[in-house]
Amino acid sequence: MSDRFISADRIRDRFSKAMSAMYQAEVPQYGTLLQLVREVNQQESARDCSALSPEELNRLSVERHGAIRLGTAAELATMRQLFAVMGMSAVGYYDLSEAGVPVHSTAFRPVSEASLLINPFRVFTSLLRLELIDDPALRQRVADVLARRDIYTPRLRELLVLWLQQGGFSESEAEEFVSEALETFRWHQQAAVDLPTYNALLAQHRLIADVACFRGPHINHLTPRTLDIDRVQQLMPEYGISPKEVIEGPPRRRCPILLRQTSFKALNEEIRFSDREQGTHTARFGEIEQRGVALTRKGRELYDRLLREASAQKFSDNAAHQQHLSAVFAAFPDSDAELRQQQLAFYRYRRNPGVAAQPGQDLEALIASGAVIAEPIIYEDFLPVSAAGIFQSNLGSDTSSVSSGNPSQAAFEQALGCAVQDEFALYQQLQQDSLDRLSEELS
Ligand code: OOG
Ligand code: NI
Repeated sequence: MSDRFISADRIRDRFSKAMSAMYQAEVPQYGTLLQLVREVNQQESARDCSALSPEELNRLSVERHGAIRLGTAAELATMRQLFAVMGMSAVGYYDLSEAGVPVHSTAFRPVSEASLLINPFRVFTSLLRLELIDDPALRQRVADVLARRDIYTPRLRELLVLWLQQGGFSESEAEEFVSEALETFRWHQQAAVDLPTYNALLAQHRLIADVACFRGPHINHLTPRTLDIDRVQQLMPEYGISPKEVIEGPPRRRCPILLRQTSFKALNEEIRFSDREQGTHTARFGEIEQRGVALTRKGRELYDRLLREASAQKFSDNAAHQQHLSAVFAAFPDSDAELRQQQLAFYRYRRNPGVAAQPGQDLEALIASGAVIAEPIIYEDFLPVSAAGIFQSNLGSDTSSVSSGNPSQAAFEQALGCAVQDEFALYQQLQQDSLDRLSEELS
């Protein structure tokens, strides 16, 4: 890439900061949540200074994910181009119809180690599945409303063409891109439909109303990453935020795995409809997450099995839920050595320059002697069961009018215009790259 272009990583970094500033202005409780997470992270990293390197601490201070819901295949295809400018590609396929939510999804995110360290900004992106709406007349109405809107500004479309021609953006083009792209994610108090249409769609499914009644796919939450989610959940009420009842995902562990998440309930916001009627809409909320080590396929199978086993019993009280989860997850090894040796999780291996490596030692011996350090590779993706829990806590769990269809990754990829990347292959590659570097250093 030529020098006159600024890097995709820098554009993503700017965009994620601009998005966060916009959302703080729109949803002040998100600003409060950021403050709380910052305080807890500072306390936690002061308490346990071995936990994170300076690069990781820097990454943590800018780290967040967002979520949007799109209406059509064409919207998704253009979104892919928009995120490509920022070095974000589609990773993973999530079928939410299982949980009665008529969407399927992917996560747009950076994939290389260097890009992730600069800013791991990700956007959980869902596409409405009209075919899962039972009522044919309503299905047609939604299709008509969606066909009339363009969620991108004309200038953004021009810029995307320019980017493809040039292969990058200059400083001033990048600046213009960030501000034009932001428009797509902005909240609109003015709905694109009249109140009766809104009410008809709402009666079918809250999510359908949220996708189809507005001019664009407003960002519906932004999620900072915390080092101690139990503490944030506990402190939220003191900061005037009321959390969702239970924390989704695995229980608290010595070696955190995958992803734990909790959210605060969506706000009730004033809307003006196209027939000048006033009303309200609930869609936007706040969320926090704690991330742990990425699991191998084998580790993930164990996680899914234990989660299924645990879900046979339901608790609305978080303490009871967590206690039950911990008991079930006692079957999941909880030391880095076991996770590594049983190939349940991915690690990054690096040479410790302070300790001499004895010739002929194998990897485990090198780690035991301290000559090699194995660090957990952080999970960068999402969890379908948790995502369904987050959707439902904000949409209500009305599942009656949606057929829980089969997953349809092929249809999603056709809409997207390319295949989604396999998350396991990406983590495997990161681990392998570190092993290759290590053996070079040792030889
Ligand atoms: C997305 C919900 C999923 C997560 O963190 O799992 C999600 C949505 O509500 O649109 O963001
Ligand atoms: Ni989320």
